Amino acid sequence: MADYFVGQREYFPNIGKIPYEGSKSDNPLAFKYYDAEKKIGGKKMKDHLRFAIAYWHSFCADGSDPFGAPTHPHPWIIDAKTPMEAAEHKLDAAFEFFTKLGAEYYCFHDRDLAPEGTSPAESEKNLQILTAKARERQQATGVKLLWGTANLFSHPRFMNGAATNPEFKVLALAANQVKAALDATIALGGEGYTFWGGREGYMSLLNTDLKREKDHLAVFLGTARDYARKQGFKGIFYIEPKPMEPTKHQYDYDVETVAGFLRYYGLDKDFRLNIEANHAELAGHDFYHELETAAAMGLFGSVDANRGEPRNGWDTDQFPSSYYETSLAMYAILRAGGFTTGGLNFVAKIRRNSVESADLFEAHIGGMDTFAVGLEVAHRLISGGKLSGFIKNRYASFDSGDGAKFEQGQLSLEDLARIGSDYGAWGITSGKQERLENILNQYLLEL
Ligand code: XLS
Ligand code: CA
Repeated sequence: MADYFVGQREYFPNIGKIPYEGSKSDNPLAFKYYDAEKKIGGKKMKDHLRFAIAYWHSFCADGSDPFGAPTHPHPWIIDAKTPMEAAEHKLDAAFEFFTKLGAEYYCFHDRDLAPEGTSPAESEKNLQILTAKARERQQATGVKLLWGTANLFSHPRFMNGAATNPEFKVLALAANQVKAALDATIALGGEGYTFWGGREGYMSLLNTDLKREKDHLAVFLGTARDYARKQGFKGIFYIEPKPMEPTKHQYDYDVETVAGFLRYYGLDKDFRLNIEANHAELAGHDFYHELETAAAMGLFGSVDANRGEPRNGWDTDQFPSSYYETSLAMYAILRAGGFTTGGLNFVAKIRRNSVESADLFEAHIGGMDTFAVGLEVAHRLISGGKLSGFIKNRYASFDSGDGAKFEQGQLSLEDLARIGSDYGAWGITSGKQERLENILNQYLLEL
């Protein structure tokens, strides 16, 4: 990856390229475990993990929250004379950050990249201008676009949703934005396109035709898919489950709900799931569960890497820091075949009081190290074969004889009843959960 900041104005002047220094290093601006070129199971760490930076959290969010004003004075917007100039400075800062950190991918919403204009046409023009500039910087550095998306939730026009809005005109405005965001994604060689539900859900069922709204959402998604395919887009469309916030109930509640929706409307060929750790937690699941559920249905796609605060009921979007969580996540991801078009996108923001520019680097370094450890542990768990061997044996009674016939649908209920007609031997076997948890801990410590 080529450096971007050389010859440009430098936005992070006291920070150089982040090196890998190993676990004994006490340099806060060095990787301790993420060694991009190191091979794990024949594949480089960077190709397993495919790290992406979320443009909005890192370069647009300013530390403000519902209780207070911004705390992160972004140097890239301070002396800009127009919103378009600020957007270009932000692009430079972003590419400087990607290349110094060594992250090969990024993700954006249309409005992160370019400001909204005074008409849909002007907004599209702004996006096209910034898309061309982003393309130049991608070519100069080798950084790639993991996925693009459209922000269909910030503007007041979307207060009742976008594709599920009760007013058709708002739906059409959303479509106008999606079309432009798809064009930008395609122009930048994006490997995917994401639909996060935004405000697609309801605040009250008393004013909502739930069936009609879900039907509209399905038609909208199918129409966007058809347009993108017509333009030659070969990538994957992602739906990102989230159960609540900003609405009381989001239609894309969790993996199981989205899978049912995609299959019911026949969208499961083109759409996969983009799974976020914090959203899993809000849905009352853990990250591992959501990944495993998506993999089981052949719908695993990409990951929004972050963590929640289990004692809070909202989306805190913190950087991953639990080896336990990332080990189990990588275990599920590797067994699902690893990433193809997806990757680990850091949908995480530094805290309001993290006010030094180094904090953004340290946050990502920590997240990348945490996933690198997860990758190492997961690889060892798989190659050690202890967990999978145990699971395989646990279901051995379905591998042959009547069990195998049952799996193939060859036994009637009468057949099954006959086999189950005596209280004879049925094998009391331990689930061995405690032993398996101990094995996992052993692998975690061995690193
Ligand atoms: C918000 C979502 C958002 C999506 C992209 O909760 O995570 O950041 O990833 O629209
Ligand atoms: Ca997300």
